[in-house]
Amino acid sequence: MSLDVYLAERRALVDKALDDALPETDGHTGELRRAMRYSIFAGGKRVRPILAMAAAEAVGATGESVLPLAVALECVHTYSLIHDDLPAMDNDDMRRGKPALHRAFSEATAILAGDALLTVAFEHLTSPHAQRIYPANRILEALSELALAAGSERLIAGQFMDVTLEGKTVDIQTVDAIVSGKTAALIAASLTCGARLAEGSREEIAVLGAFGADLGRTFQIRDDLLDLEGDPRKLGKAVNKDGSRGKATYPNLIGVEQSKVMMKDLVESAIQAIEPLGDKGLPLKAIARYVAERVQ
Ligand code: GRG
Repeated sequence: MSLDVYLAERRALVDKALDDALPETDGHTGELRRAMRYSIFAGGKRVRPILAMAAAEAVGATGESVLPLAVALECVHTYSLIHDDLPAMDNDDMRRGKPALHRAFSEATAILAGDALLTVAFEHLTSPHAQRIYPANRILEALSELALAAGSERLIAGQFMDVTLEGKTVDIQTVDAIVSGKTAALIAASLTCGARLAEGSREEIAVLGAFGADLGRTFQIRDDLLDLEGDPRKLGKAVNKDGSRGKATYPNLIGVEQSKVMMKDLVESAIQAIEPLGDKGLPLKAIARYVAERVQ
């Protein structure tokens, strides 16, 4: 099966699960729900949900079996993008080719829609349906891992450093810390939580975590390079923003060519990490190559 077909099939399942999880509502909260759906259905690639599904497949389950987690991951990710775009943070007007949520609705609505999506993620992962289909200890482990990845030591720590170190001179260890928090933590948790809910072994979860850490950094380097060399129409957002803001990124610190070398090494390291999974890891290897070459 081609990677395009593999991704499209899973994306369709994730979109349907998101639609079921966040139905339109009337009354008081209709506008809030419309705002949540506006960002959720704005055309994201669904990378994290697909990684969770591929991890489940890599440990012998179906991708569909982890759809509640896939929904939770996309909700956490989308909340982080909504808040990142706010005037108090990156102050971006466009996201996924459309006006950012605070532009299309209001700032207050964007803050609350982001908060609501973060909370929905945990509601969904602990719902009666999830409790029926997963062993309780696996839900608890996945919850704990997702909360840590999204929390003040990882995703929020990375974002805090990214925002507060803007315009400052930083070293490579600091860029590593920013990237491992704001990007790699949720990507690695997508894989390990997927494997946990699919009842993967301790060893399988460990190799998927190592793969995720490398893939997360690959993802961020590609994102930084796209900011420098990408097509704004394909990206659906403005480019050349990191340099003008003095963001702590790999290309700003070590240059474009060195960043490309680093990305290539990370992809090889990621692929190497999941050798023990054999053929079941093949889709993940294809995804790793795709992440390093993506144009959006
Ligand atoms: C506000 C707590 C908080 C965190 C924000 C997501 C984020 C952290 C910042 C956005 C800026 C950025 C470059 C983050 C790194 C992660 C990243 C590359 C996000 C974009 O993810 P994609 O490409 O987006 O998967 P789509 O739109 O396809 O879902």
